Amino acid sequence: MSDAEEDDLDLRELDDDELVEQIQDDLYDGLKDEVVEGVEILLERGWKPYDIMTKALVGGMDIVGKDFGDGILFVPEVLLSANAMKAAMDVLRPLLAETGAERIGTMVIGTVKGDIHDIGKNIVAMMMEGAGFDVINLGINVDADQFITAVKEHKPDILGMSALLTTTMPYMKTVIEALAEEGLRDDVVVLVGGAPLNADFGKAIGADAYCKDAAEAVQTAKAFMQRRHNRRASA
Ligand code: B1M
Repeated sequence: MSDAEEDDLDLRELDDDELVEQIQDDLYDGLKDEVVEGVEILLERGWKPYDIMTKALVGGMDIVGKDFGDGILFVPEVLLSANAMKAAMDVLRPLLAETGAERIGTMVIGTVKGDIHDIGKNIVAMMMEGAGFDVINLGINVDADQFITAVKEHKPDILGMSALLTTTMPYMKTVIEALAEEGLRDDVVVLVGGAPLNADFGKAIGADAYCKDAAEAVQTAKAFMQRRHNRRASA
């Protein structure tokens, strides 16, 4: 599509499939206002926030990620896409987080030291809030001391760690070892996630579980809470 045609494009005239595709194109191009407008239109049309997040936004970031990996996109362009993604997530956050679900536990979550990727981690945090967890989000580049301090202060049921780089994922093991040294390992369920991880890695570093996406993180956390509840009930 030419620039002139793009300028004239009325997002409301597109059907749902075309709009999702257009949101992904706009995300690719880092057009924050257009992405936000597209998301708002899908909401008006009755789309569920989770479906908008996964189908339009995460689907769009997958395309960005592929072209980043293939050397077609570079850091400055990807940063624009990430900013557009974050603006759209700000629209969805209250809808995903405030579901009125009964409070069932507490989670501390962060992206590990050396790593500044936070989009996926923030989606997990939002979904966990929506599922009834109080979430303390420590942000990015979180070192073992910060995780330990937060565990001591907030006494969470779940500790979540995110890593998107093969060079930062081993740091999760450092945090788990630090928890053990402080005598805190058995107090928290450790869940790990991020694109380069898998279940074998999670097991090898001593995490309780690897979660491939935010939905799985919610399911896994709830299952651990249920087990804990059952153990207490039968004790
Ligand atoms: Co970066 N980057 N990046 N990047 N970046 C990747 C990760 C990369 C795979 C791109 C590529 O080459 N194809 C590659 C890593 C290669 C590798 O390690 N094997 C890479 C690289 C190399 C880099 C830099 C080194 C580039 C450079 O500077 N030369 C640099 C590193 C900076 C650093 O961290 N120190 C860098 C920088 C950046 C930006 C700043 C430009 C930006 C980040 C902006 C931000 O996050 N605020 C960025 C982005 C956006 C990406 C890609 C394109 C997209 C990541 C993303 O947001 N995905 C990414 C490509 C890719 O992943 N395919 C890439 C969408 C998100 C919804 O998915 O994060 O996987 P994801 O989260 C999912 C699941 O993984 C899971 O649930 C989420 C939602 O369903 N999950 C969890 C995640 N965390 C969880 C925690 C849990 C549970 C589940 O806890 C319980």
